[in-house]
Amino acid sequence: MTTLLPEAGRGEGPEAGDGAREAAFDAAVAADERIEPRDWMPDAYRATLVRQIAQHAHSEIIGMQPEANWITRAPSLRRKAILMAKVQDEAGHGLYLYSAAETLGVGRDELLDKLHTGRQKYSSIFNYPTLTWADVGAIGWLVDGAAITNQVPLCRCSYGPYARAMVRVCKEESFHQRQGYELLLALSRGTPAQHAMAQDAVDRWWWPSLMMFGPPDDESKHSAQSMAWKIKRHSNDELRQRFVDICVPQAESLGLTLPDPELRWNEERGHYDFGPIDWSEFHEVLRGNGPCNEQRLGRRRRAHEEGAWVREAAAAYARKHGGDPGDGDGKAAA
Ligand code: FAQ
Repeated sequence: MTTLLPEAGRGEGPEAGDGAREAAFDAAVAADERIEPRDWMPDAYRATLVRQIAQHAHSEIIGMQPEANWITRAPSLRRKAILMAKVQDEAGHGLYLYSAAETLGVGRDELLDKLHTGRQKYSSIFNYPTLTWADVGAIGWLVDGAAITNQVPLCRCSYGPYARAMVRVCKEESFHQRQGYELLLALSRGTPAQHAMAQDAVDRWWWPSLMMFGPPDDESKHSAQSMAWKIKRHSNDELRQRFVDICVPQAESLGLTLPDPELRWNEERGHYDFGPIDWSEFHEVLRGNGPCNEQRLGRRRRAHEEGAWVREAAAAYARKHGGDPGDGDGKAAA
């Protein structure tokens, strides 16, 4: 909501100096108002949002790959239809997020180029392989579960377009999480081999899911500033703890165990204690040395190259019909 327009100092009107505009920006953030694209904002706020939203968008589209791996091998027509819908949803999330980033003055071409050349990141979690059908369930339950835990507070992010995109994304993610839970439940209650397959998937996805929340608070270089700007509402460790607390009883209902012998309820803290996370693995994955980094980025680059004719055709169609061809930057093709 933009309650303060340029004349009040938040827009780019020539009448307000940087000091006044910064004060108006700070006041709006303090009052929990939304910052909108045409409002004045500090350069560092804009850069932080571009970094986070771009990384988020890239995660959504790279995140289509691990599950898409199973579309042709889904065990029934019902499971195939659900999985196709889910993977399409992730593409849609990418599009909302690229659109949100574009409101900050960056082009989609530029963002994709940065992804393809390794100058922008995507979530560590999508560099792990999907070895069995149960991995589709584990991704839904754990990866989408972690994504929701992280993203529900982002619905209250100070930047309007990002916050609004998150509302719809979270609704869809919550469906994804439930389909993963239901899939794992069916396997867990199935034959001993199916139960073992579900347990193996949870064993492999548990720790990488905890890493999705980012480095521990004392190593999170962006958290303090992002929280002051109300981009982030909670620290990485707070959200990780919330996720663990949610998952433990759900694992019990599933009849599966979480692969952490140190997991136990701490009466004093009112939370589950959990064992140490192997942060060296996280850093290796971020450096490009995870099990699937090369494959994920390679496929992504190839899909982009092979899709060039679609973008060109869409731009030509838009020009012919008097629309905005998007300068061939993919906007019209979206
Ligand atoms: N992976 O200072 P912080 C999904 C980087 S969507 C890779 O703590 P910040 C849906 C970070 O960028 C999943 N890099 O950073 C789905 C920074 O690097 P830089 C994506 C990571 O931003 C489900 C450095 O480490 N969700 O799953 C990761 O304050 C199923 C220092 O970290 C979002 O992007 C990581 N896990 O906090 C799709 C949510 N963690 O740029 C398909 C929005 C940290 O300085 C299938 N993002 N880094 O070189 C956020 O909430 C935040 O950006 C955090 C990181 C919490 C991820």
